Amino acid sequence: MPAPLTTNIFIADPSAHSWNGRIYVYPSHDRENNIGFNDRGDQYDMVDYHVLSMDRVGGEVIDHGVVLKLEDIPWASKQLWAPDAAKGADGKYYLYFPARNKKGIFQIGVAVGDKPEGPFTPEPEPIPGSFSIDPAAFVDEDGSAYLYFGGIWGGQLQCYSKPEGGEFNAALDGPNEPSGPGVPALHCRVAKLNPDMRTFSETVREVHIVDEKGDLLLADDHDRRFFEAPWVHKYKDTYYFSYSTGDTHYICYATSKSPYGPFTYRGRILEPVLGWTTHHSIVEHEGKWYLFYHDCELSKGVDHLRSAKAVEIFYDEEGNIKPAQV
Ligand code: FUB
Repeated sequence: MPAPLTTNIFIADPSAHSWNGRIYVYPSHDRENNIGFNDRGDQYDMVDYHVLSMDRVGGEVIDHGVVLKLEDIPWASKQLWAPDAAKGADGKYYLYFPARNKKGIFQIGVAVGDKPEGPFTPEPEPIPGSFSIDPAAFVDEDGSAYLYFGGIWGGQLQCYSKPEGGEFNAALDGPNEPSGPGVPALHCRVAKLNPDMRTFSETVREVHIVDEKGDLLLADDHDRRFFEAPWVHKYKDTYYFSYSTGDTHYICYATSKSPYGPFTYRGRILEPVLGWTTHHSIVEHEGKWYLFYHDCELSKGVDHLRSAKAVEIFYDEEGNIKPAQV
């Protein structure tokens, strides 16, 4: 089994990027607390972010320390959940992160740094039009940047009636996703970013996942439907959308010829790990592909005390990702 990237701090939700010959990892920073487990995820009560880097998987891991603190984010009240980062055409680095605003509603913020290892200075307001959790940035070969985001239950995606958000229904916060025969699953969201990397250039739209017949995955299909933790990468000329199924604890993936989808379900990358959540990223570094993920082995199963790990993954000739061996 791969070793934790850190043993002195608990980290989760590792978003990895290969920049300037190094792998940079943007994780959540878990901490101990007395908040009991609930389905809104209140126990994931994080207050800052660290950045890690390494020259290769298995090499020395450098912890660059605290790069952004909750107290420095004017609009946020609590719960710095899963972040990601992107490199802008201006050479700056953008850290995207979810947090509850002062009304307790999750939105997505952005903080700017001159170096991939930070520090990062937050914008005073969340990204206009952003909502829910788990931002994942994808910069295509033509320089177009997209922000994928969303998560159900504690991530509040089910509280919104429109693809672009609209009214927030607080009564649906928690495990209140739609269900029943023929009811489509809730969808991840995506919007293209402006060149400023801080605002959306278009209306937020849904990321559809369909089965082999082209039908939308259904809400009751808990083994395959999107729950949280979106990630997009490109392999050859295909876009791979991977995500967590949440309460069934799989990392699955689907593929498309467009970054907007629809994405056709392809299979599982990672079986359930120890701990309730599962969250990952996929990165190419020096010609090899890696899955970064987390589990609760080090904390002996404490759901909100997680450790990030990395393992090499492989594609077959048809571009299928072989299940990760962890
Ligand atoms: O780390 C807090 C939350 O747990 C993340 O935002 C989710 O993806 C899950 O991993």
